[in-house]
Amino acid sequence: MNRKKTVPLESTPLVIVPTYNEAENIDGIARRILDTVPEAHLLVVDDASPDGTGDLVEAMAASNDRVHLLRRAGKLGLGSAYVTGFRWGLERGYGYLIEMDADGSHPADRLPAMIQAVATAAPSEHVMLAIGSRWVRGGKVVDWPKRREFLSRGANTYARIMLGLSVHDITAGFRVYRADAIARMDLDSIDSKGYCFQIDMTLRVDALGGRIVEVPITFRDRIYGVSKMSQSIIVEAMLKVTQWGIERRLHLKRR
Ligand SMILES: Nc1nc2c(ncn2[C@@H]2O[C@H](COP(=O)(O)OP(=O)(O)O)[C@@H](O)[C@H]2O)c(=O)[nH]1
Ligand SMILES: [Mg+2]
Repeated sequence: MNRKKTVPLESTPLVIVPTYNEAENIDGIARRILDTVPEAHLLVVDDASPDGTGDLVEAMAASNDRVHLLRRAGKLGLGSAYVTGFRWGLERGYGYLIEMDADGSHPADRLPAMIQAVATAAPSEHVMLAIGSRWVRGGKVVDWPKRREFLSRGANTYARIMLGLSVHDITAGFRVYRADAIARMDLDSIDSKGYCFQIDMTLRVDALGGRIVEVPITFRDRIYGVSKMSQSIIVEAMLKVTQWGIERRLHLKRR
């Protein structure tokens, strides 16, 4: 069946959810997104998940014209999945491009507040990004061991000081961007992976002169499936933060 999809308005949010083996999670998260933000569309970028996540989304997209699927040939990484999704959204004229995990860690019920934070700001404030943040007042993680919380808070504090940005959760992957901000970025030059991708994107917003606001969220660990992140990705991100921080201090680059 080839249903005609609705054309987005310039204020339509596009929630981009990258997936790799999220068959147990994708139906629930898709329903929560579509119910919570009635004007939003959902784009799933699936990297040929062996567990059939792509087929589940294809079935959803066939009967719901707010759901879209991009299938890629193999596991190409989270950062490149988002870049592919951003391009898709820009080509179709969406107003807000949103990053969100499939695993239920990011609460869909905070999406309206995050979208509002960007959409209702006065133009003179230049708010380009709202981060769903664990590490501002009112934000929290409910089910992490103390050691993991310490690691994430520590990495974020280090990044805040090193980069000279007043962002408390720079590694967060729950984000609402103004599409016109992403349109001004050179997406071809992004090759950061994992947490580096989120930090890189934050620096790019800052380089555009954009303000970044943090909206508190309650983050939950995934219940189903396994995390694709590892400790080595955190170490890699901190090395990159050190390099970027030094470059910024020496004014070699704005990012
Ligand atoms: N398309 C795609 N999605 C990915 C890839 N790696 C991770 N993801 C998805 O990105 C989101 C975040 O990954 P996750 O493993 O939960 O990372 P964590 O939350 O940092 O533990 C989830 O929706 C994953 O399914 C990838 O290589 N390609
Ligand atoms: Mg996760």
